[in-house]
Amino acid sequence: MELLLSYVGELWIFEQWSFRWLASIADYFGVGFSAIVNVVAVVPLTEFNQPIPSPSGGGGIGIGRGAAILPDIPTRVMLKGKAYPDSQLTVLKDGQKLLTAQSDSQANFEITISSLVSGVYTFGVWGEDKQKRRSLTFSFTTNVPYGITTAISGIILPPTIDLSKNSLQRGEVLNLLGYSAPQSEVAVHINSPIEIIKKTQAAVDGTWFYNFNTNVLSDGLHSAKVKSTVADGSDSIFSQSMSFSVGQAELPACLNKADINKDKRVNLIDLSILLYNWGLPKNTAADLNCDNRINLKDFSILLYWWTG
Ligand SMILES: [Ca+2]
Ligand SMILES: [Ca+2]
Repeated sequence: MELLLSYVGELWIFEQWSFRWLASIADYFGVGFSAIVNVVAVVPLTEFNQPIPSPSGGGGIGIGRGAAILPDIPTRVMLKGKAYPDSQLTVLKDGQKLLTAQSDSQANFEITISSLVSGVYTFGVWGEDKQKRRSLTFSFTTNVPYGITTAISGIILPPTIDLSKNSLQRGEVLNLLGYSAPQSEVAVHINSPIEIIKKTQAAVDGTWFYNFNTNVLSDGLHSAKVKSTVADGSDSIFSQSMSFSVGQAELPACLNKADINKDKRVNLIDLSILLYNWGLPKNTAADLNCDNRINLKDFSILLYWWTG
């Protein structure tokens, strides 16, 4: 137990059990130490170090006779998970870029978003590996209650993926590579009449690769995507799909792109172009999957590449 006593306008601090009581002395000069003590706030110890605003909002601690000062209990969201070693992460709030953060050498990240008011938010996280390859955006919607830290843990960003070539002759080896969490299992899915799944393991520095012999594929367009499984058995969602052609098939120029106005960002401007072209496209650049229509498929590709 601790008891601190000072003059009018300052504080009594009385610690007992798991709470501290902030109290003021009323009318010190008039009634002396026997004065009524006005309890102005009850603050859990864990929140005690947060600044308590005065009623005027000017900061510091304000004590008044009979006044009740509510503590400024933070409303926060904590995002916790795995990306790639020493990678840069971008956090979006309702589609807008909110902040950037860094994962550690083991690919772990823990990001606290403060200064929130209670409400429902859609958060997104995307990562960029050391070779500047970006992941698709992992998004989720959550209710954030007042005065509580809402922890979202177990976020596993999908691996980044790159292909050595986009056009191959049948029998050529396609090198697939990227970054994942260190020593995670990476499942490579190649689309074909029967999906082909191959597994490999990321190295301790997070790099992964797989050499795929294309002689099992027919001539035509194909695609590859990956997902990872980390040590505790948690899976990521799939990475974006990367297209490639085998044989004489020509790879359409429009695939794997969502930056319609070519400003190196995928955001509301691209979305508005896409919506303007909804249905039969007036601007074919908005047809992100080359099927001559602008519909929900194009919309979902745009969301995959969203940068805010
Ligand atoms: Ca753009
Ligand atoms: Ca389309």
